[in-house]
Amino acid sequence: MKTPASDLAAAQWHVLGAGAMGCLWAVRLWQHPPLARRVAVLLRSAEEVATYHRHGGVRLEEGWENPLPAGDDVGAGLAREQGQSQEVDASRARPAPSTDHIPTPVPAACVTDDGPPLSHLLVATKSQDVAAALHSVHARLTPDTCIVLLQNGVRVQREITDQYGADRVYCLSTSHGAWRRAPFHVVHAGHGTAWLGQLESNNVRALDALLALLPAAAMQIDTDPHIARRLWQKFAVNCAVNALTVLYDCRNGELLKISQARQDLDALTNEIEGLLDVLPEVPPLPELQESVAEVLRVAAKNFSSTLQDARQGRATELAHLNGYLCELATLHGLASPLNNALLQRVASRFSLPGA
Ligand code: KPL
Repeated sequence: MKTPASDLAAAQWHVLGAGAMGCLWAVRLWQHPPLARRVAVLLRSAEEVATYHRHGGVRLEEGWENPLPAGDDVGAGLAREQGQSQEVDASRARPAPSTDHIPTPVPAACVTDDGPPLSHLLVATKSQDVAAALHSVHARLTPDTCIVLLQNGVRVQREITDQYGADRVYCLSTSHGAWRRAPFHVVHAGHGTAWLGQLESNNVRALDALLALLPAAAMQIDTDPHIARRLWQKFAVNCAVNALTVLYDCRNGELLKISQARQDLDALTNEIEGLLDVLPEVPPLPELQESVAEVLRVAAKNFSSTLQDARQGRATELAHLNGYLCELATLHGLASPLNNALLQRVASRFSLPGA
């Protein structure tokens, strides 16, 4: 079995995807001393590389909650239609755009550029883009390339592990929050933790070796030989929270304050928990109501990643969250009426790609 970081001097990270998470991790990897700045970002086109160079690299800001996305009142969506009142939160004020963040000059290249084989690849795209992103660097992948996935959900992790091999695919489950202020300008809004593991392999030496190549202190990373459980647990929370924040157009914590949203949340959480309890591929999970309540408390002021995508008109990951859950339910002859209805409501309300 491979130990991917056995040759530390030869290791170089490439970060595929330059959204909020890709930019955040690119800078953190760049700042990680053992790597001696052997990090590069891989972008989709020569134009994007040119834009990146004009920006001088990645700008990273610490600590702002994510602001009101462009547009109207947040939390006002269905709540306003249904005549529900909400507390007005002073933190909704948009922080002033900042100009004093010096870009970190992480090198960038285009995915289609020729280059040596990739040793360590961090895939930071949205779930629905992972397969195409990996395909775009196919010529530089070898059986030794270590692929680390950073997505929500478990579907893509299962698919890529099957396709590329259990030994070389790693998963990071993270609760860090980040949002993009502008292209290649990211705000690390919520300092969380991250867990590294492999879905179908339990090679502790390989995990420890790879951890040495990751910014473990800065990003609070630890290894978890049972990462599947953690991914399913986060999947369950994301299924309960993310689509509803789109429907109610609100911050995570407001799901508990808008009475109809709270009722929907409770019912949806029950359905999700009931399904996950009986789906054979899902390991036993902690009580979902409690996990959801904890996340909504800790990330109360954040906008979910799905609402951020929706507000920007980008494809959402819902097909990999509630959509995947509904598919698994159908596969096993189970009904998932609330999840199905939620997907339909979100799709008809926002006509989102991928919703
Ligand atoms: O993971 C999240 C996301 O936004 O995708 C939650 C748990 C909802 C925190 O914002």
